[in-house]
Amino acid sequence: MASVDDIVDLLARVRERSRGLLINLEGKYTAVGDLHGDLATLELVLKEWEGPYLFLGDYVDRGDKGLEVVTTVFQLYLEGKAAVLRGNHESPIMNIEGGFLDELCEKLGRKCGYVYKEFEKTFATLPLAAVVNRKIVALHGGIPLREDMTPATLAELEKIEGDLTAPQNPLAFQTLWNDPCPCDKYSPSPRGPGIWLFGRDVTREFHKLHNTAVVIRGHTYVPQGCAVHHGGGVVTVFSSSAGPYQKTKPKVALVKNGVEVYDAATKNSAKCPEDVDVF
Ligand SMILES: [Mn+2]
Repeated sequence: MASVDDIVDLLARVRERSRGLLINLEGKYTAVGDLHGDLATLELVLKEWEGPYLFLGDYVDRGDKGLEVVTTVFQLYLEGKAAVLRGNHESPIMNIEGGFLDELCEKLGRKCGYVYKEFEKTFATLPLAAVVNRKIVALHGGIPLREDMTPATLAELEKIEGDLTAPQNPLAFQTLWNDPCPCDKYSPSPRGPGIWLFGRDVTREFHKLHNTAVVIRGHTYVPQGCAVHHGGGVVTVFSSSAGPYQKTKPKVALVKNGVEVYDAATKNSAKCPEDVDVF
C-alpha cells in the first residue's frame, strides 16, 4: 500500500499534467468502462490487452479496491500509457455515500479527509471527453443538452470554466450523468434532476455536427457488460464485476476508426444487446 505522501504526490503530478476538459487522441486504444474498485479486472485487462488504454471513468465507489484502482490508472497516465476521463463517481457528491471516502479512512487512517480533498481537486481537472482519430468520441455518461434541448458541441465542453468540483456546470454535469434511451428525442432521467436520457435524434445531430461516428461511454450497468444504442451511434462498455456487479462479464473495446467490443477475460468478440431499456 502506498503511503499518504506517495498518494498526495501522485495526485499533484496528475494535476500538473492536466491537458484540459477535451483531449484529442490518435492511434488505437483499449477502452475500459466503469471499474468501481475492481482491481482484479483492471489487472486482467493490463495483462491480456495492449495499451495505450482509454479509461472511461468511475474508478472508485462500490467495490473495495477503489484506491488501488484509481492510483494504478493515474500511474499509467503519468507513464504515458493511458488517457483517463472523469466519471460521475469522480466527485464528492458520490464519494461520501458511495464508499470511497470510507475506504480511504479505513486504509489511511486519520489523514483520510486531507487525502480525499487532494482527490477532489484532482478529479476536477480530469477531461470530460476525448476524440479519437477525429471519429470516435469517448465520455463517461452521455451527450449533454443545452437549455433549448439541442445537443451541445465538444467546443462548448472545452470552454467550460469555473468550479468543477461537483461539477456545477450543467453541460459538464450531464456529460458525466446522461444515458441513451431507446427513444427519438429525450426525457428526464430517473437518476435525478438536471440529468437527461437522450435519443436517436440527439445522437444523429451530435455526430453530424462533429463529423464523428460513435460515442463510446460507460455509466449504464448492463449485465452483459456492453450495449449498442441508436443504430451503433452509441456504444456502452462496462468493465466491473466488483461489489453489486458480481454477475457482470466485464468487457473492453478496441477503439480506432470504429469500436469493437470484446469479453475482457475470454477475448471473444462480444454480442452486445441493442437498444436496451434499463430505466
Ligand atoms: Mn457512472
